[in-house]
Amino acid sequence: MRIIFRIVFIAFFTATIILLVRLSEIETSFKHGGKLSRASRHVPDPDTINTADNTVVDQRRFIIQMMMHAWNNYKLYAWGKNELKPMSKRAHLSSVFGAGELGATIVDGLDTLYLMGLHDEFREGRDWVAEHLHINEIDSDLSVFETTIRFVGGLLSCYALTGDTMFKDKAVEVADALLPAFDTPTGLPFALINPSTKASRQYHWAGPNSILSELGTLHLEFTYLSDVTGRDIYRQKVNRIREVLNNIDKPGDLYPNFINPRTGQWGQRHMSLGALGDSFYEYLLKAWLVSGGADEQARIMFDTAMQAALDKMLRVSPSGLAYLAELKYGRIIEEKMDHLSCFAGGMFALASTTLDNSLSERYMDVAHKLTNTCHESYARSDTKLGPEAFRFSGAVEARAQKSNEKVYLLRPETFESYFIMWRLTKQQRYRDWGWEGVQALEKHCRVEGGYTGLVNVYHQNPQGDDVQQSFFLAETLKYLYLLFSDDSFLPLDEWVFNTEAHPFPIKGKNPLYREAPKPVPLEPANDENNRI
Ligand code: DMJ
Repeated sequence: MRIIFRIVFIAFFTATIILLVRLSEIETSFKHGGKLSRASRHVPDPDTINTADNTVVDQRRFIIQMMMHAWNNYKLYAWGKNELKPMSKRAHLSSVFGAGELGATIVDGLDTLYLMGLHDEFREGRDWVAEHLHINEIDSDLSVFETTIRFVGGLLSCYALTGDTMFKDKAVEVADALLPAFDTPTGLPFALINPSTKASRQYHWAGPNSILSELGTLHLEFTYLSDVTGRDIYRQKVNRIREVLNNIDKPGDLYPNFINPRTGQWGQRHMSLGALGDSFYEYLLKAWLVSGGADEQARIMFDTAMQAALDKMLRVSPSGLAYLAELKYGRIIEEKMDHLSCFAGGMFALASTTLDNSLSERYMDVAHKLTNTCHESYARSDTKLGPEAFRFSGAVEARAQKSNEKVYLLRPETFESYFIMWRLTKQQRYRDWGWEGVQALEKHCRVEGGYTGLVNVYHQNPQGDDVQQSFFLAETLKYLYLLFSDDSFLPLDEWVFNTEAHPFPIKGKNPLYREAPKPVPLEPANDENNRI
């Protein structure tokens, strides 16, 4: 009798536990607006982050509050426009996306809201996208690159996280509007496209050329879009770019920043891991990572180029700071590093830990050193925020010299490297440096109407530039938030961040990849006419 009672009790207890787990899965799934599926436990849920360390919990909460401040002010003063002018409290009409109503801040910021558990705000943004994002109505030139990384990337990330097919459909609409730019003799796209007239052109300052970092930073978005839609067209476009870049002669194994899409010839032989080159190299590594290792060509191209970059661009200042200089015809022309290149610390660390090869140790050493230099560029300014570019000449180290180099545009790259370095090395200094950054943003960039960039980081009371960049919500705040999250929240072996910090699931490892079923090939009809 006692045994029967025990069995009944255990069965009842187990059933109750199963029911409770199921209910919490339903609740989680409902909160995220997605359908309950086997994949639901892979959806990152900030409410379930388990951290014993209260300080870190408070730091995360603080960053969520920063996101609310940026979002609420955008909503109040610039809703539906691309960006906010936080000091004049109106829309910023001369952003890279112009004056059209594309809601760049909404699309770029949505996945950050989702990851922070800001569900009401996420829902408002989602509904705006569903009702108002109509790219084909835009009658002005859009950058193929910026539209891909912020819009296609942001929408695909939201699709992966939620399974809401509206996001996938909108990503298709946006990518289709960009396709006419690829109609060139080589298949390398022009830089700009007018979605309404379908006319493409280049930037005036680039002559007949397209830019390496732009045409080389479409691969993740277009490949993933093909996989979730089953439409091969997008993959074909970026595979063609890859083929051209793989086959072309590369001076000293590096890639110049300008290439003519009509002739397939390099333009001026300027090479850099900063502006104009940066994310092309980042995407070689990440194309390999997000494919779950299948895209071996990308990793080979990455390692070959990085071996050359480390040999030719990496320099060490008299006081021992490592930096990446810029080259022309294989020679150093500028002893200067862009803030944009500060992503490289994180990139080298990822490269080091994901493949054990002859470069792995060097990659990690360089990752630490470059991230340290970028931190120095912050630490040596009066605001503790880093300049747009910093130089090494004579007694000057890691400081801007020209006035256009002294600005801080709310950029994320240094915080991005802190986040990756923290996850991969667990050295406390990366979190400490991130927190210094949060305090500096609060002190100098926060204004009543949002967050502004700065005109001169070497002033104690710097003037604002009156722009709240959309990547501040997409990247800067997301990377800071992730820096204070647990490793299990968007784990780096399941997710890869596009260059705008939109997380993409890794194929074959993350069930949120949501690949479309392969179309079933039609059976050939069995009649005389079909004989070949
Ligand atoms: C972002 O749009 C992306 O990170 C891009 O790769 C470089 N520029 C900005 C942020 O600085």
